[in-house]
Amino acid sequence: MVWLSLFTKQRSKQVLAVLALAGVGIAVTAAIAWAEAPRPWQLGMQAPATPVKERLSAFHDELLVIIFLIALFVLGLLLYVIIRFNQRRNPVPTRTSHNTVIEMLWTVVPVLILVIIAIPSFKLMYFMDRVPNPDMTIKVTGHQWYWSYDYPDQGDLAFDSNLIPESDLKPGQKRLLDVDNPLVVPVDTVIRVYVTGTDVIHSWFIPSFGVQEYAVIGRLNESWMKVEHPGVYYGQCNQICGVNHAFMPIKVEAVTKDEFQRWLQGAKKKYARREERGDAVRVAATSAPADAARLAPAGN
Ligand SMILES: [Cu+2]
Repeated sequence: MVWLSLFTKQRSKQVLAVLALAGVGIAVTAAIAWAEAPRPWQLGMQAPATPVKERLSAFHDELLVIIFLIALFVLGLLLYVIIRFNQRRNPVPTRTSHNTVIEMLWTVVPVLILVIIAIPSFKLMYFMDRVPNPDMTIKVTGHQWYWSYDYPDQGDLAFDSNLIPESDLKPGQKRLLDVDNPLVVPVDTVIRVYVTGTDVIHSWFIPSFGVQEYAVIGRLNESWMKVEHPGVYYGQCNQICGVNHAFMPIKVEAVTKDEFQRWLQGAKKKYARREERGDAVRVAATSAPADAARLAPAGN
């Protein structure tokens, strides 16, 4: 049995070393990379990058404490009943059926707990709802099955954002998350986000921004974000919208204000062609690629 104890000792040392390495690794990657995307074996939510998401995460943690205390209390009561009032210890049960004080308590206390939860919850809802003095606006349009982005106050810049198919992925690009033309936004800027759709209901969802807004045909929904750290953030359409629902990801690059101005200059040239082509052709192109080729020279 000596070898066994030696083995376990060594084994536990190895396990400790691996755990320590993993801890260091997690700490380092968390510190460097503000690339927020779902990770394998991820626990918890993606790290917050906007004031809204920071509050959402904090509220989530507060609720976790309350839920934990309630579960602990109920578990305690159950254990007490199981031990103190089991058949052996308490062969002749009492016939008591009502106790006004206890009944009042178990009605009023949960109501109080709900009120305590409701106050910060409503505060947060109104904080998310109202755009505080936006510096710029972007318009997000959901299509089957891609997104298009408009910058109405940046010289009417507009472009489509499509998934990069698996066969075209370059090393480092994320499968089902990377797109050809990401949305680029400046950091430390209050951005009003208008969300709408052209065909079915989609939903523009970026976990680390705390932004989730339905894209509904004929409606202009509003949200806002103020990205605090430069980085790359990923999201997905999270409203089942048809057969390619899983293939319309969202990629946002948050850059400094200077970098954003530089990108804007290039983007205006790069995406100018699409504006000349016109929206009517673009819609035709998505529904029937073969027809679009025929229609394109018509000059819409
Ligand atoms: Cu969708």
